[in-house]
Amino acid sequence: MMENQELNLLGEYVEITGELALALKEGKAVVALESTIISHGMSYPQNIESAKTSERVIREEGAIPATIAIIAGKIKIGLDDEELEYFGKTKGIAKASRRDMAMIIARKLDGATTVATTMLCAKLAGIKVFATGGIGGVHRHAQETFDISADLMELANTEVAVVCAGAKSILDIGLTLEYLETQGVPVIGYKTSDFPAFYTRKSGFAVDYRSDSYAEIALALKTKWDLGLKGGMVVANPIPVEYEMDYDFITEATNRVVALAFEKGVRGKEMTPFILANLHEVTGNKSLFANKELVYSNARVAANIAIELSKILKR
Ligand code: PSU
Ligand code: MN
Repeated sequence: MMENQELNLLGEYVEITGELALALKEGKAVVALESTIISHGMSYPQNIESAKTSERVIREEGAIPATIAIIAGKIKIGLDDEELEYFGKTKGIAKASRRDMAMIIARKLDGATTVATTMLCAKLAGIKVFATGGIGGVHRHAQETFDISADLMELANTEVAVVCAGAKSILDIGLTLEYLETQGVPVIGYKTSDFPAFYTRKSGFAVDYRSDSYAEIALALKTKWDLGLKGGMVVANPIPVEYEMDYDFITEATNRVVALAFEKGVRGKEMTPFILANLHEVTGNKSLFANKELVYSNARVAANIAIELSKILKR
């Protein structure tokens, strides 16, 4: 009875595709994908190409993709081609972080889900693994600006594993890792001991644990949640060697763009999209190319972790 009521309540806010509803009911492997990367991370039509390729990669590995977005006040779990096209083309869609969810949905608006809100929506739908590019974190100069991404609090509180290529050096990576430690979020390096810095395989900081096994990562997730240890996990998967960018080139470009953002007085939720767009511009889209490839690689790893997790949860 109680369970039914909860489902009905969710139905008022959440729309899930038939394929995904069935897959989740049967405990199949599902991987969530975010939509801020579509509306604010890349421009049209690269954003659509990247979203579609990510979905295809997940299917090729044997899992089912669930791109998540808010459209006309509904949390959509799984977008069809038309919805994806709409989302990629429409300008000015609001970036929806946790604090924005209630108003955007109450006003029946569209919202692009960040890592934080994609995790939150994934959990509502029962999805446990999520692939993205990079997580938000503690921004440089956060000591003065207090700019710390809500992604980090969500990782502390919401039971979803996030596969990413680390965090961009637009952030203070050292402080980001300190924050995750304080919040009790495990950071696992997939086949690496170094925490990756998105475009490059190393950041100069280490991960807590290296794991070379999808099954071991899945078991660590099950163990964490069995023990009632609240929150998610960061699985850091470095950009494939062949797509890695030159360290000095990307560091110099990043420093320039961060300085420009401060000069222009960019603040708050505009900061990350501003930096992403300008980086693509100053690198002549080299960063965009790397960005796409690392997302596909993360989609592949996430699919395999989801598959292992679905096996051990069925036992
Ligand atoms: N970092 C990236 N690419 C992205 C983002 C972050 O390298 O697209 C997006 C993600 O959706 C992330 C959000 O959740 O930006 C973080 O924004 P903020 O720093 O405002 O919390
Ligand atoms: Mn912020």
